Amino acid sequence: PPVIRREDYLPPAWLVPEIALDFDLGLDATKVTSTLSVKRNPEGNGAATLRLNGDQISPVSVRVDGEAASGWRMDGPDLLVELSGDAHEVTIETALVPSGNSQLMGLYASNGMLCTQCEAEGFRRITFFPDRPDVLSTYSVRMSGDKATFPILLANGNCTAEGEGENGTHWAEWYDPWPKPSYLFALVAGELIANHGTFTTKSGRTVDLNVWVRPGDEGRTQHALDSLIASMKWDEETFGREYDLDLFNIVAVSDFNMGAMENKGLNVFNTRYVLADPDTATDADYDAIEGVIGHEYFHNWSGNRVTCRDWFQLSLKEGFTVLRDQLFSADMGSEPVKRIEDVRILRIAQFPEDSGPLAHPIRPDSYQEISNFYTATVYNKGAEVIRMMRTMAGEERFRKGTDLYFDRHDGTAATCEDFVKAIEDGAGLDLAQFRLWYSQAGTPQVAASLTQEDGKAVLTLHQTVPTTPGQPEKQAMPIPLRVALFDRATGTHSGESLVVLDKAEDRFVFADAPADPVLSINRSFSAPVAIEMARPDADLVFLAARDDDPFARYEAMQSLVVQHLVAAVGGGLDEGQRSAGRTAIGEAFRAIVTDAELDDLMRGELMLLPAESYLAEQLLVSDPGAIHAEREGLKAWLGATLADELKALHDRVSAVPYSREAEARGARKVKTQALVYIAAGDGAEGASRGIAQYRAASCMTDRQGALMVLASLDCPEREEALADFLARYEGNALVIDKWFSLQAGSLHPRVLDHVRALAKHPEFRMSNPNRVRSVFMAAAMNPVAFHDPSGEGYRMIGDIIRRLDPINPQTAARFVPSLGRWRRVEPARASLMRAELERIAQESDLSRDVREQVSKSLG
Ligand code: BAL
Ligand code: ZN
Repeated sequence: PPVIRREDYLPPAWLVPEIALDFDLGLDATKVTSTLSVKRNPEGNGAATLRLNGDQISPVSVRVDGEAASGWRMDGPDLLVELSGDAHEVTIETALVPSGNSQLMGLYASNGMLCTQCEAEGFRRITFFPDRPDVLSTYSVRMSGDKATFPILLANGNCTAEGEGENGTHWAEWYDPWPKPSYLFALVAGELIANHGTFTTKSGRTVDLNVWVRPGDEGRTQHALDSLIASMKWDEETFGREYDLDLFNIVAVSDFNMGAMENKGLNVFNTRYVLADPDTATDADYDAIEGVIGHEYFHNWSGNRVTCRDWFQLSLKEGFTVLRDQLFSADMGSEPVKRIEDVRILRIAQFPEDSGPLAHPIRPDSYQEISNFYTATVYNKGAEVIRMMRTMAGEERFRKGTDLYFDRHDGTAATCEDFVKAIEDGAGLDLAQFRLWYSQAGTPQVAASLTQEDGKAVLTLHQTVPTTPGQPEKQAMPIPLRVALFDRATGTHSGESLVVLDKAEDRFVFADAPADPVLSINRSFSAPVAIEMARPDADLVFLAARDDDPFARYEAMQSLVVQHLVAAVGGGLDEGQRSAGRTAIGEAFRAIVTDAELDDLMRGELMLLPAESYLAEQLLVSDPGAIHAEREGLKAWLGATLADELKALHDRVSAVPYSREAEARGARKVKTQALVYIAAGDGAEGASRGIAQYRAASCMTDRQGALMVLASLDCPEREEALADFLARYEGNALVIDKWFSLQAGSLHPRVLDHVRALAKHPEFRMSNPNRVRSVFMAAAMNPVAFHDPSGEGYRMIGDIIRRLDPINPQTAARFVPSLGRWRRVEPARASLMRAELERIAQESDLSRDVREQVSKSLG
């Protein structure tokens, strides 16, 4: 497949200021008539040929200025039309089969309704168009169809007219006054019911809000609607951004590749980020819904009003919007807990990407298939990069920068460079060297050491940016690190400072530091880097107990455990040292479990052991079996050693009644955490407490937590709970997804057999991405299943990639990175993983999506 390069960008030869679309809707046959007003771009190359992208469509007819045109031809999937003047009207008819569209890109049928997904390049599966984000058009849409099948007809913007047609049909016309790129087009038609609300914007505009779902689901929409209203208010207050239409529609769809999509005025959502009530959604589900509703809403400005010039600029809208949704969620709940969660996700999902064969800068230089670049790097590291600018500027100056960005670029397709320049000018920062964060891949490693010189503390920092594919040489980047030096005696520090390491090595002198201080560094995770520093356990125990930055407390606890487990896995600990290490961890853990001052939401974070994938990151080549055994060994040891404290904690929080308040949510989080350790220390106690928690559960958080613990145990209570859960939630697809994923993600010794059985279960569907992910992504992320020494886990993931690719290549390609980590895994498993990739590579008809990921992973 051809490689698309950022440096080859050329402005479009033709612009399309207006487009009128007419849809004659049917689930099995939809006719589309598209009329494009095209105009030669004065900044283009002057070509007489208009290139209109297509993908698996062919023109039924082509007319230019109302006349049947002869000057057109196909060039592969694209339609080329010869034009003589500078402005024309081009009308094209296409015929679609939505029910046959299993890729879920373009117009497709889901659960009896019709919907669209156009980002990044789905619009070209509906009609021929210059399907690139720098071509902005105003859209007029007319649609007609059978009224019984499609009682509700929605598109972007406002509904301008509607009426009845012949033979039980009806029609609607929609107009979106805001020029937009084709990836933001959307249409939905089907039997839907709305939870309706309103929001009055700061300038007094009343906006109608609707959360549309399938009849029967309307009782689970209030949280989504509340989250939307909260997002609209927050964006006005925090970023000064006001909504700009009279209507905002959200539609929940059960077959969806992504989480959700920010189409102008008509967001389309995966049902899992809309539907919630206490009986069917966990607290984490509630939080995810609030975050994703916010994210898509915030795109109205960061993405829609200011869009991307080309897909290399994806982080312009995604990195910034992730930062905005993170700040929103922090304001809605607990800021430190949210920060810890975000860093945990970054370390689990993005750090491995940055150190593997698919590493790319947040602004990539080339791609074969853009769908493969909706990554944790573009999204989450992208957010961290902008967060660093905010940290260096401070909130107020950062806001001046974002105001300038929105003012300068409103209504245009911008670049990452435009964003950086606006922050530079608006916030008054010099970001010349900082731009390296956009062009260099890899997680910087910062080695830190603290010495005493002439009674002063000296912090020496040394940075290395690892080599990544295509980037053998790296330059030093500016790394903002929040630091504090603690007095051991008083447990206090005299103020936090921000140091910026912008050379390979630098020294920072702290004149007023206490003697022999304890260093707290990268507080609140001010930079997305790995800090390397061998530290006495006592210092980490001190920080875990005393640091006034909650993130730093969490970090100290994590470092204490990482340091111990990495040494143990590497065979570097004798029994005495292992026992001493466990004792230090055990003491810190006991303090966390029993600290009456600590709120339970934070306690739940502090109790989490570092993920196996993050532990593997610390080693050049790792043995996943050894990591799992050591980590589980520690968990069991903690469970047994602190059994009394954990049971007391489990008893205390089990008595807290259900509410959505922070205290009760914290209690639920800790309840399952405590149960996890209790079960690890004593399986029988875990089974009896687990089934008791399951039976007593009044909400999904407790029920799912108990089922998760039971699913990993080999006991009769496991079967009882699994059977009850399936029967209780029959017909609720999202909850049945949980039933699948809890089993596929379990630590049960026969988990591979369970996954095989789940794939044959009558409720398993290859056509539904949520269901496929609930089984196979859960298995791919489960070290016990995936890294089984037999290689069966790798085979299973290889098989699903090959089977899914012809159906849904975008979702299939998402499974490749797990196998792509083979170079960092011990040789026996590495060769099995590699063999699986080679087996996939031998398939003759691989999609561009899977081909790109597999060849880069092998390369
Ligand atoms: N733009 C794709 C979905 C999202 O990031 O919001
Ligand atoms: Zn987004």
